[in-house]
Formats: sequence, C-alpha cells, structure tokens
Amino acid sequence: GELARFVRGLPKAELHVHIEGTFEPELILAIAERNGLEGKLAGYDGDAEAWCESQRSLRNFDDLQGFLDLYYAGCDVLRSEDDFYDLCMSYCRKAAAGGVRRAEIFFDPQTHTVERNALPLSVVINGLHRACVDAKTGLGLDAALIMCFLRHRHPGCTWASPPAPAEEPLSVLEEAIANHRHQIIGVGLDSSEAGNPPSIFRGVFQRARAAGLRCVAHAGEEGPAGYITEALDIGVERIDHGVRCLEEPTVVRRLAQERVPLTVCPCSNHRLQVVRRFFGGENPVRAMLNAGLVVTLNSDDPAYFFGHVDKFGGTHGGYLPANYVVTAHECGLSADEVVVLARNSLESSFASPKEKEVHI
Ligand code: ES4
Ligand code: ZN
Repeated sequence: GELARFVRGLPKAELHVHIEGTFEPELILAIAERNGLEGKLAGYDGDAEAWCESQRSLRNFDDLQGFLDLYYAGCDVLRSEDDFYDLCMSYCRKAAAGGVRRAEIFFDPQTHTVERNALPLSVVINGLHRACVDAKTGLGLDAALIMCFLRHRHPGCTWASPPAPAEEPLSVLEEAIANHRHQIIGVGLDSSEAGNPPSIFRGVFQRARAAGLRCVAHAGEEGPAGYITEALDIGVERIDHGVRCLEEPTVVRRLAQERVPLTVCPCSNHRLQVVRRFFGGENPVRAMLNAGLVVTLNSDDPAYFFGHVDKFGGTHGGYLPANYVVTAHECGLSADEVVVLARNSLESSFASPKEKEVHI
C-alpha cells in the first residue's frame, strides 16, 4: 500500500538485527546441500518447497526460548567463511531494497565456535565482514558488526550445553580484540534473558569499553525493568528491546533523561508473545513515544518473525518496513511520527557524524 511505499522510501537505520535470524529456509537448504549436510535437516525428504513450507509453519512461538531453540538449530549448517558471507549478503540485499542506509548487525560467535560447531572465530567474522565491505560498495548500505555474548553461557546457568566456564566470554572478546578489532564496532548481550542478568557480564563490558568498542545489551524484553538499569550501570549505551521499562516509572525517567535509544522490535514482540503477556495485546510503542523515549524500530530476526503485518494488507515478511507498517497501524502513528522514528534510528547509530551525513 501507500504507507509501505512511504516507509520503504524513508532513509532508515537498522540497529537490532541478528544475522542468524535472517536465515531463510531456502538459504538454510542451499547451504546445507553445498556442505553435504541436507541429511541432517529434520524432515527433509528431497522436496525443497515442502521442507521450506514446513520450516515456516514451525516459526510460531510461545516465548523467547521456543524461538531460540529453532534459531540455534538453523545455525548448524553454517561451516565456511562463504556461508557467513552469503548469509550476511542476503540480508544486506533485502535491507537495502527496504530503504536501510545503515545496518548494525548482531552475530553470536559462541553459537558457531562452541555450541553448535567448533569453527574458528576468524571464519565467522571474516565472512560476515567481507559481506559488509561488499554491501557498502555494491549496495550503498553502510553495514557494521556487533559481536554479542550469549547471556546463558555463564557457570551459574545449569542448562547450557556444554556448561560455560566463567572465562569464555572474555576469551572470545580478547581474541576479537587481538585479531578482529577493525572488523567489529561493538559488543552486545543476547539469548535467554530471564534469570541471566547483565551484571554477570560487567567485567566483559568493562574490557570492551577499554578497547573502544561500543556497548549494547538486550534488556527488558522478557526480563524485568531492573535489568535495564543493570545494563546502563555496566556501561551500555543503547538498550535492545527495553519495552518492559514501562513497568517501572523510575526506569522510564532515567532512559528519557539520559536520552538512551531503545531498539524496539514490534514484529518480534508480537511473535514471541511479549505484547500479549506483558502489555495486554497493545503495541508498547505508543506509550514509549508518549513517555518521551528515544524509540527506534527494528526487525530482530526477520526470517522468523514474518506474517503479523499481513492482516493490514500489502506488506509481507518480518523485515524492517513491515515493523514500521504494523506499528503505524497499531499505534495510529502520524506521518510525522513515522519520520521521527526513522530519524531516531539514523541519529542513534554508532556511525561517525561524517558517515551519518551520507545516510540521510
Ligand atoms: C533474540 Cl528476540 C531475541 N532476544 C534475545 N536474544 C536473541 N537472539 C536472537 N534473537
Ligand atoms: Zn534481539
């Protein structure tokens, strides 16, 4: 529709997208086949179309953990630098087509180096980074990488497999600083939030800041508002999700006062039942704007969070434009408010002032 066209034409930044969450079933299958791993794909019997359709039907979730289990399973087939390149380049093509000028892309190194496979960190980062370089020259998309720590990988978490030693996140960080410092712009914190507070990672974030890396963290998605405060207290500059700040006026006040950007992901919050469980079915963006917060809209895991917007007609998929369209409908955004959200995203990016001029 007209709104979708308007949204696609607006220059935007995407500040919260997990590259592993852009893995579409068709690409999972193609990469599995070139790695000789199609036999490992659950339910695959040689009918590509049927398998992709069945994968899409699995992408319905009760909560964050239900999603994460499928998301991490998809990562199994990623083995080579070219796999990571293709994954990142596929996302960059879609993002650029949707009007994204700047993308700050999350990746989960420990998924690939420890949990699902034992790949060298260089395979992951070099592949993703080469795609970012090519996206800049080939697509005019300024793409940068943020390396996320898996928040469930600490000794106090009993269900992590294999169990995580305390030094794991710091050793990943030290390797990245030693060998890949110029290929990442910052660090983040993601995965299972409840019971895994940001304060556990204080030392890791302190080290990241000392190395000049920018810091973000998921907080207040399924976890309590107090986790947002903890994230700010360990030096985080931008909060991913943060929607549950609305449960604590003191947290809202601090976020507004310090003008901390929040990277809200409306399709994700719908599809992981965050909107239903914590907000009585209401999209929280209206209340956040009214509270004077610096809200940005983002896609989170667009290959997994498709479909919600379809009932408003026109836009399909879970990519960035869909998140604007659904929020405009649900929150009754004016055109000016849509423009403010897009401008917030460009202003909240970690690009230099000089780079930002190019994005607008
Ligand atoms: C995630 Cl929606 C969400 N929350 C926390 N961690 C994640 N990793 C990928 N998507
Ligand atoms: Zn996320």
